[in-house]
Amino acid sequence: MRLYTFFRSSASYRVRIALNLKGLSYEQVPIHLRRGGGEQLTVAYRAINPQALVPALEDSGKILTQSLAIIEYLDEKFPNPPLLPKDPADKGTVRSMALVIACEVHPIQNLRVLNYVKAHYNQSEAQVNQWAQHWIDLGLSALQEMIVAQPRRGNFCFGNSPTLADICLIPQLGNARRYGCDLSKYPVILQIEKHCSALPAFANAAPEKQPDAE
Ligand SMILES: N[C@@H](CCC(=O)N[C@@H](CS)C(=O)NCC(=O)O)C(=O)O
Repeated sequence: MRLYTFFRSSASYRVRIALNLKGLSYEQVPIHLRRGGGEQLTVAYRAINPQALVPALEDSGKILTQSLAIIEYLDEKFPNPPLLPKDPADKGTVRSMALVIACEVHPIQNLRVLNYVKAHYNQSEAQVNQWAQHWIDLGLSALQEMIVAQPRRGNFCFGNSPTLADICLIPQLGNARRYGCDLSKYPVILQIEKHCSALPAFANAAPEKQPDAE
């Protein structure tokens, strides 16, 4: 398998965690999101992902995009350990948590969105960071409430093993720190982060451990 990735991309980070949890080996193809105006925008990369976003996963000649679609593909093809609970209601709960991050938080503080806000609405770096903080805070506080409210409280977002929810949460915390969010408001989330970081699958997927890290 070949993963088109950028060390600091949180969507790529999600897929790296999933591949590691499944114990799969893969080749990394770094796509630098800033160098030369962004390698994701080249004709060559657009042929891989017409959305010009990382990650993309190539497996047996087929290309998949969208981190959550990739992760669910891996989960179906390599069912152990499972990344989603079997019970439909539990599965729905885990997906809801994951989507808080993947649908509501991450897309509106992504590089191209922030660049657009800066360039077209004449906003400063500080204003753009404030925008990112606002949406991250809204998402993390809702997610923390969801975690506390569910009956299967354990060491992770749901129960006592990592799921798709943790896979989305941990990379988002890196972004939150980058934009200067005050994470002390989220003690439950910080505790989950500790449990995740203790697992090699999460630790080895961290941006600073990647071959293209700067
Ligand atoms: N929903 C997509 C999001 C992918 C995405 O936004 N990737 C970012 C990096 S985390 C990217 O490639 N950004 C490039 C840009 O904004 O130009 C997924 O989950 O794969």
